[in-house]
Amino acid sequence: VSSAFQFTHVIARQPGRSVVDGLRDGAGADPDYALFLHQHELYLDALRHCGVTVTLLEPLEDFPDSVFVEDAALCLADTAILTRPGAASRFAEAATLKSALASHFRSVLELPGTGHLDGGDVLLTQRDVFVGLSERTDQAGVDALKAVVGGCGYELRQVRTPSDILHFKSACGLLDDTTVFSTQALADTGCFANYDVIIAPPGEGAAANLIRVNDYVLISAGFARTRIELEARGYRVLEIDTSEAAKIDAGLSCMSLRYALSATS
Ligand code: CIR
Repeated sequence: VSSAFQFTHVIARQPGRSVVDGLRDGAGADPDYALFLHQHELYLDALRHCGVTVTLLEPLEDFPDSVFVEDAALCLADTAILTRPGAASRFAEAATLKSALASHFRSVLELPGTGHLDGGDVLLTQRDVFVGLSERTDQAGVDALKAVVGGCGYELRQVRTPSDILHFKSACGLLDDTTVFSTQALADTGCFANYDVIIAPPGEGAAANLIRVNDYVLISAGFARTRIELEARGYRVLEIDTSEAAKIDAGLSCMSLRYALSATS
């Protein structure tokens, strides 16, 4: 399995106006649509700056959370897996990604069985597939994924997502093939044994949902200590304002499906 942060391509979906109705835990303010769209454009510009080709899909007004494409599919080498998202309103999003994935992946599989799994609960490293059980991802979903990824050369490591966050990756992100960035609470569970772990500075746990894309680490704006910490370790940091996505419990990773196509694909 090649490096887990080298990507050539990204699939994203433009937010529809319905994004203001996106799911959230609690009764927080609606995102501002125009600002969300603007921040999404800047996010895609940053990804292009990292060297990837972006496929931008049309907005889907019937699915307020469909901008968060990461939850509805997983990209592994030459195989893409359509997941079965755990929120009822998001369930049918997976099928909407099928044709875009089919044009780039040798095979597009559907998660077998009837369990549920959100891509936001899956952290892919060079050798492991970490999967967090959460309110969205259940044991049947994890077991189904285990069967699929085993054949692709990965080991599946089941972990528990801390109960105060939506997804496993709300609390962690990959920095390089041996290093993860994590909240203290998640690292304390011991799930990252065998990895170097950089802990999010106190009060900056929300910065943990970062993404490494080729030579850069993308972090949400407003986390100055995280930026200093990462730059001190030699990472090149790009900051993206995600204030509107944050209002509906989302961050950086969920707005793209990132993958690498080899020259022969
Ligand atoms: C949801 O609740 O499903 C969306 N409002 C946010 C999804 C964020 N996805 C992610 O962190 N992977």
